[in-house]
This record gives sequence, structure tokens and C-alpha cells, in this order.
Amino acid sequence: MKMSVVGRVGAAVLAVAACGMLLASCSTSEKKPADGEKKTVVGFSQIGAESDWRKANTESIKAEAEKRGIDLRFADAQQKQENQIKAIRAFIRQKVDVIAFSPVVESGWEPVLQDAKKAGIPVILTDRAVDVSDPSLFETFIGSDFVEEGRRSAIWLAKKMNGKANIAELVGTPGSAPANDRAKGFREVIEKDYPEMKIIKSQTGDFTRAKGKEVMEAFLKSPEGKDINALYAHNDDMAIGAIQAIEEAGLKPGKDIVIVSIDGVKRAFEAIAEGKLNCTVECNPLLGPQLFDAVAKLVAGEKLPKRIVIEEGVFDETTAPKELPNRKY
Ligand code: GYE
Repeated sequence: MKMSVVGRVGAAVLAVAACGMLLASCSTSEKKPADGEKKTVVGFSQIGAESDWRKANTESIKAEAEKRGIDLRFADAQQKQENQIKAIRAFIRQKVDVIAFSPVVESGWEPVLQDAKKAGIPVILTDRAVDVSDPSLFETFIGSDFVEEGRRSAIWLAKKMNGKANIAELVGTPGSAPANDRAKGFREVIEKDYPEMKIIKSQTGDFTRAKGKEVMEAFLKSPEGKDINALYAHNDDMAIGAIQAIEEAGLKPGKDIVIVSIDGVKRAFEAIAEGKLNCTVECNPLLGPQLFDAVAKLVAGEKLPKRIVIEEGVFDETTAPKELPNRKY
């Protein structure tokens, strides 16, 4: 599009003004409360510490709360939904200003969310979604598009394998949004476009390194083990565990078995540099700033969009080395 000089100057002025407004609104929401001023109280129920992704996510949330002078009540559920429900009930009793949580599985949240609604406490979902019939039970869901991550993994792998592979799949925590959606997006692509890309083994490794290793060992020992030439792991930690199992079986990860996983944690970039992992599809855990921007808006009485999607990329042998030094998690 052509623009006159005046038009360009006008646009620049507008852009500067818009930036100024953005900065102004940022500085208000990021401002620490003055002495004696009431702090915003946020109850956050975290899933656990199952992966490097989760640890980076927790750090981001705690650091951002600290930076903004939020009174953060943080509870670690050790991977159990019942512990998350207990924590949310405790936040309701404490009359916190906002409840936020990352739901370990998708179903079973209706009763506790209704209690929060009755108490008039707004709820923000971070990272993982819930399956509820009443969308008014939460204000917004801030997180990645896991179906798209599954599609990206399949597209990358199909290209690398020239459309033909016997794939082993390490699935995330059963019933969790990322496990459901990453399985779905991957299948959607191979079923539509790549009839010779076949998933010959699929089992959960619960998003942990130890389980990823254990399940990969079992895959390799199974009758179909010798046919596996590709691995799709729903997160990097399971891929790292599987790499160990592949090496212990006398095979070369990254060569005999081509591996794609999701998250993009630093350890995955290192494994790509070592030639043991082939590709990581990014899933950004640094959700603290967006979470507390949303909290500030709720406290100010503003309405939030129902969905806040995180932008992310794909890194393989050709692009990962350049990104490694910049990696923050
Ligand atoms: O991919 C995995 C973690 O919910 C997106 O949970 C998150 C997933 C992430 O344990 O590493």
C-alpha cells in the first residue's frame, strides 16, 4: 500500500501515541502497591513439578507476582486433581481476589467452579483448558494451541521421513488437555495427508523423563520394536528419557529413530545440538506476565477475551543452534 509523507507521519504519530498509551497502561498494572495500600490476593493451584516446562512455568508466575507486589498463595498439587480441588476450596474460604489454576485433567471441575462463582471470585485458567458446559465458570483461558502443536509435529516429521514412518508415540498425562489435543492434531495431519505414516505403538509416559524412558524400553522390547523408526513425544522430558532407553538398546537416537517432541526447553536444544533429538515444537511456559495482566484487568473491572493464545515456533537441526543462546527456559 502506498502512503503519502503526511500519511506516514500521521501514522507514526498515531503509533507513538498508541505505544505511549500501552506503556502507560502497563506501568499502572505492573506498579507495586504503596505501603498500606491493599495488595491483590491471588490463589494459584499448580499441577506439580513433573517437567522442565512446569518448573519454568512456576518460576515465571512466582517472579512476576513478586515483581508486581501481588500476595500470591501458591499450592502445588503433586499431580492430583483432588489436591487442586482442595486448594481451590481453601482459596474460596480465604476470599482471595482472583483464583488461577492449571488443571491437571480436563473433566470434573464443574462443582468447585460453581462454588467459586457463587462466592463471586473470578477464575482464570492458565496453560490447560477444562471441559465444562457453562463457559461463565471461568473468565479466560490463557495458553497454547495444543492441537496446532500436534499438527506442527506431524508436518515436520512427515517431511523429514518423506511421508513414510513407523511411529512410536509417548502420550502425556491421560485426560489432560495437552495429551488429548497433541494426539488429535498429529493424527489429523497423518490421517488426511500421509497414509504411510503409521502409529504402531502408543502409551502414556505421564510427561516425565523416568516414565518416558521406561515406556520406550518396553516399546523397543515389544514384537514391533525393531520396526520403530520415528518417535513422537508429547513433551521434551519424555523424549529425553526415551533417548536414554534408545542408547541403552544399542541404537542411535536422532538417526536410527528420528525424534520430534514438544515444549522447546533448553535441554531439548542441547539434545538437538548433540544430534540425539531432531526437532522440538515450542510451547511457551512463561505465562506469568500475561496472567497478572489479566488479573489487573479483572481487579479494575474490565472484561477479558475468553481465550488468550500464546504465539510459538518450531526448531530443528537447522534453526535450533541459533536460538540456543537466547533460550530462557
Ligand atoms: O508440555 C509438559 C508439562 O501443560 C503444556 O505440561 C503443559 C505440559 C507441557 O508437564 O511438559
